[in-house]
Amino acid sequence: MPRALITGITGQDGRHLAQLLVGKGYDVYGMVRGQNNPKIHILQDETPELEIVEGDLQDLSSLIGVVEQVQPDEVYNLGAISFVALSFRQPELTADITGVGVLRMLEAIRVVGGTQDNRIRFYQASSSEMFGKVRETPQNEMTPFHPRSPYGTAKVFGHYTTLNYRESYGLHASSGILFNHEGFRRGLEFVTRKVTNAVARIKLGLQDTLTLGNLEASRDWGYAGDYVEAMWRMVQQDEPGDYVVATGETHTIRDLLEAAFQAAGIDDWQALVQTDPRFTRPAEVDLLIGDASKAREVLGWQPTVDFPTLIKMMVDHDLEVEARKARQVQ
Ligand code: F7E
Repeated sequence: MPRALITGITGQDGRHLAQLLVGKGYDVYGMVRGQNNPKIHILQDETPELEIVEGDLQDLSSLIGVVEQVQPDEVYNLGAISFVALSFRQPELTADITGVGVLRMLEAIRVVGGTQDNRIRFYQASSSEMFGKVRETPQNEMTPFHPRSPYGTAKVFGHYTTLNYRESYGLHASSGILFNHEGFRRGLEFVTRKVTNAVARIKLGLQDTLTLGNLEASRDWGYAGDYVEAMWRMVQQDEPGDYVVATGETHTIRDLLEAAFQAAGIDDWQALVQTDPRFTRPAEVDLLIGDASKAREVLGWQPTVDFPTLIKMMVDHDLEVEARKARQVQ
């Protein structure tokens, strides 16, 4: 059985990828920092086959230990400080985990797997945030980067470090430039889930209004379950490479609000939404829209869930979860 090691296993993508790989017959190891991570029981309920190993992207020795222990065929580096707003408040921590963490994991692979004929394949979770103040629209693998946050700059470092290890040591190291991808496992701090959860609570009479930041930003939103399939396909190629993964459609936060309220059967929503500068960022990424032609042609990948279906899926899930929680309180 092939063995896969996933960092960032407790995050949305880690959870989707673990299920995908278990379904494909892999032995899957998920790395967490500290055994007391409160999300471990969710992982064990969801994917009982998953093995938990302890390691820290801030500590090279621990990563060498994990790679030696697991002896993986494939390493998926999804671990990061991934909330852009937080990266402005903790830029140094973000640079260390999201940026230098990539270098540490690649070093661990180089040291354990050796420089001659290293068989460990590596996937780096790069991000459309690297495009930032976009130089062209839509964005593809050749579009220059102009990151607009400490998160974006850290991802650029991780992206180029991946390329550098590929070119210097011949590692099979690929980088997926993933545009926003969402779903019912998305954290409540991200805008899609914040909106779908609040809309569900408003519908159920548990909350009156919703407060957001910039409503004009546009994002290319896809479904996370589709995007982890693209990660796996990249790693299966004979040659490593960089791939944009996106739907090719963009929507504003206003469109998201419209879709979410519509999914809950609320037509007149304008008065239910407020804005507060607390939720705006020192620098914004105004418009993202990806050109995933290369992923389509080389990987045979394409998204299967469109924007209205994605948002409806999330609203339905949140209606169910919030109604259940409300019943338990009574
Ligand atoms: O913000 C605007 C906000 O936090 C989306 C991460 O997975 O995707 C994600 O990064 C947009 C921004 O995601 C609120 O200003 C308005 O323009 O959901 P988000 P993100 O920053 O695009 C990329 C690809 C990643 O790699 C990241 O790791 O929504 N917005 N009002 C708001 N955003 C939040 N979170 N909360 C608001 O109240």
